[in-house]
This record gives sequence, structure tokens and C-alpha cells, in this order.
Amino acid sequence: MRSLLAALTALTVGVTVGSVPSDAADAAHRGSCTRQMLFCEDFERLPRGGASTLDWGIDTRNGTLTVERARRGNQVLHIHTVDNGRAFLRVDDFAAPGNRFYGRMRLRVDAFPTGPDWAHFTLVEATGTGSSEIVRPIGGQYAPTVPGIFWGVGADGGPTGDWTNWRESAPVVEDTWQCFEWQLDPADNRVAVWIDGVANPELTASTTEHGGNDVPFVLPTVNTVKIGWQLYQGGTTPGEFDLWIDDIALSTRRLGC
Ligand SMILES: [Ca+2]
Repeated sequence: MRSLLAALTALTVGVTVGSVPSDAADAAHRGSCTRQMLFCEDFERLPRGGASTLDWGIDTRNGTLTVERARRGNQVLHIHTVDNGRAFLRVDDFAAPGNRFYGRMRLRVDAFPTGPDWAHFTLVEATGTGSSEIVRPIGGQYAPTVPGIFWGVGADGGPTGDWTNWRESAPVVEDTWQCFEWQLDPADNRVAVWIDGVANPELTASTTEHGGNDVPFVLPTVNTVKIGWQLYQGGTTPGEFDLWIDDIALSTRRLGC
């Protein structure tokens, strides 16, 4: 593995950033933003308390973003919302070469919604120009018919309508740190998702394969990426939500966990 990584790094030297493999312990100790990426935030350099930085924006309604100390001095972002509130870190003026990019974050959610029926949550949202689709690579839904709470790629605001293609192969896991990666690729208007480094072929969307109306799904030229939490229906169970996010990165290459 080391030699492969060395070879990959050699290939990319002088061209663009290399892959940044690191285990969670190392990342926690020195932060994960050690190389240049399209966007990176490991929260290590921010003062603890209510989030305030020139590097990204804050989009909240009945929600807060707080930088906290986690184990061994690592700093993380605590997202807290009430009912169907929202709290997002917002990356503005984003631009990826060819509109093709990968995202990565580590995530722990205290509890997912079990009410109302079909409660829908979004954690990552990408928007831009050229298409009105609000792309949601990381989100999910409570499905009372199974019952269960499942991850699913989704979108809203565009010709394909409001959809979340939740999959029973992707149940949520509460109160556990997991690594989420996603890719947006305009070649086939494709969205892909990895959880803890493993691709789930059901967590995807493309021009013709998606969960919405029977029209082409077209990615916007992304200029804004929001990362955080939002619910849409009121009267939620539980009544408040807490999650912690760390090691956010947007990159031209897949970063791994
Ligand atoms: Ca951190």
C-alpha cells in the first residue's frame, strides 16, 4: 500500500494535490488540512465556541454551529438543531475544474428522526448555475413502511422534482463516527457515495437513473456546497438533533478516510 501511495504521489507532484491517506488518530492529532484542496476545514485553528470564520459562511434557522474539543484535543463542529431547523457550514464561491469533484467528511449523529413518518434529513447540498437541481448526495429518510432510517441520494428544486432515493442497503448508524465520501461528475451527471471507504452502488444517481420524475437529471455547475443538517417536516421525534462533523474536504481527487 505504501509503495502504491508513493507512486500515486509521484504521479501527481507538480500537477495537483496528491491523495491524503491518514488514519483517524493521525488526522485527529495534527488536523487533516495539510495539503492544498479546493476546500478544507478540520476546525483545529478555530476558536472554540460559536463558529465564526472568514473561510466559510453560516446558514441557520433554529440551529447552531459550535466548535468543540473532542477526544485528545481534536476539534470538531457540533451541529445542534431544534425540530425542523437547519444549521449548515456554507462554502461559497466554490469552483471545481470541469465541475468534477469529491467530498469527504467524518460524521457522528446522536440520533436520527423516527417521526413524523417519512421525516427527511439532508447533510450535504450542492447548488450552482445551469441547472436548478438542489443536489443532495448525503441525506436520508425515515421509512415507516420498513420500518427503518436509510441513507439516500436526493434532489429538489429542479425538473426531477423532490426525491430521496433511500435504500435499505444503507441503514443509518447512530452515535458512531463514520466517514462519508461523495463524488459529483458531470460526465453522466453522476452522484456516487462511499461510507467508510466502501462504495454503495445503490447510493447513486445519473442522467437517467435517479429517484425523481422521468426527465434527465442534470447537475448544476456547483458554486455553493452546504454541509450540516436540515429537517423539513415539523413535530419531529426526537425534538432536537445533535451531530458532530470533522475533516471536511472538497478535492479534485478522492481523498479516502
Ligand atoms: Ca478536527
